[in-house]
Amino acid sequence: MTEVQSLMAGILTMILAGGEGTRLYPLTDSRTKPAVPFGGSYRLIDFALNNFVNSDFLKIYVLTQFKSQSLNIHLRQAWHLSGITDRFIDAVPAQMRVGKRWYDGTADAIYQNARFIEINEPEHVCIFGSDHIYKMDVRQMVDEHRRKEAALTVAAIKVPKAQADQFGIIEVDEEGRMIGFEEKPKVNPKTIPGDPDHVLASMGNYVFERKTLLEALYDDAKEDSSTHDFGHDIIPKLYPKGKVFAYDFTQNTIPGESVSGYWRDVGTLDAYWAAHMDLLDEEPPFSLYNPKFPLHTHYPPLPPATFKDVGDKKVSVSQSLISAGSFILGSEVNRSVFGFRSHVRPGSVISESVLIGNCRIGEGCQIRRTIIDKNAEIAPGTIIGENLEEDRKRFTVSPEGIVVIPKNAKVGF
Ligand code: ADQ
Ligand code: ADP
Repeated sequence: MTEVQSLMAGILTMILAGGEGTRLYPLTDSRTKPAVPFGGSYRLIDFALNNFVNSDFLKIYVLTQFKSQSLNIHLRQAWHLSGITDRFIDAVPAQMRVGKRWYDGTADAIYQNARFIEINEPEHVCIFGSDHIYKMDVRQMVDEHRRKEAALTVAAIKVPKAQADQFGIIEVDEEGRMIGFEEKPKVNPKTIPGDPDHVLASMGNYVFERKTLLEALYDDAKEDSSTHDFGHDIIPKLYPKGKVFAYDFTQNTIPGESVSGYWRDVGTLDAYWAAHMDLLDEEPPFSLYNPKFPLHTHYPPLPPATFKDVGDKKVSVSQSLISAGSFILGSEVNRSVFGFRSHVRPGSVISESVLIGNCRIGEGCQIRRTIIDKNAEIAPGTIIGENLEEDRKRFTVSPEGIVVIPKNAKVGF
């Protein structure tokens, strides 16, 4: 066995991909959150999977639940591994193997699939979410977990105190040992010592020693009062036993990159839109272009994006990502991300917007700070994003004023 094979052999990965994503509605009306498209060519789940693939950890179960068809199609198209080795990326639907019920919380999703952990007999199990935009060399986290002989290691990042109610909040001692944990505290979260404006948040990514995990899951399953969730139930019971550590994500290094620590929870429409705008910065904090850490996904067979002047209507595209199969005719596009097959007719102006794909924008439209989901068609002359009072009557508008046009909508016809 090579060094990589022996490291791999001891690690099994379970990606939690069943999130309903209610706060991303209407983008999650027809698809589970990990299947929500991102960055023109990707789906949210691609970022977690790329982290494991680029770390050579290739025994991966993807646990799905809600509205999983779009995710299944994507996994099949983008992440199909050959069956001739012991490497796999397998989608596992909720199968009701332990009773006639869906998954309760995240721990129940793993509990219902504990059989896979027993069969594979890994030394450690990585349990990661699939809703975040970040790059991580997971080997570094696993190495630290092994070095510290931890029962559980939880990836952690500093976030503003105002966001504490969205995350599991961790307290650590000088060695990184967890000495406190509270899931989404509503009041008085424990701030970082010497930094009253920030808290240390769980990223929802865990490395468990196998025996510890199975014991914790079996104990938890017996408790009627449990919500069967890692944050609410498992971690609070485990850390007082003393072998739970936080892994400082800012220490994680990616080959070919000097900046580390970019992690975005895109759980709300505003965060989803803002993470797109990050990609368009002059020096983006998250690069899609690092050949030493390639970001795989599914690319349909499409012609290159085309930009053309039409008569005296000049085309101008700046600070934007435009995916294959798109054409932009005699229009202005600024600070926008277009997914596959986005078509813009002449005389339109589109800024600070995200077109998810296969969208049709008619002549002379003005579209600003808008997310347009797949297959939507916008009639010629439509104005969106300029008068939010009016937009609210027809569409979802986020707290920060981002307008969302749902999948398959026909606007202004
Ligand atoms: P939440 O953000 O609330 O908190 P949660 O809804 O539990 O996350 O989802 C975690 C992951 O599991 C996501 O990838 C989601 O898609 C998936 N998932 C959710 N329910 C599932 C189910 N029933 N079956 C399968 N997969 C499911 C968690 C932690 C916090 C931490 C944040 C970081 O509980 O402590 O701070 O993640 O975002
Ligand atoms: P996405 O918009 O995420 O790209 P796709 O169009 O690729 O999604 O795939 C969505 C798949 O899910 C389609 O095969 C569609 O028929 C299926 N689908 C959507 N809504 C439902 C539903 N309510 N019940 C069953 N299948 C559905």
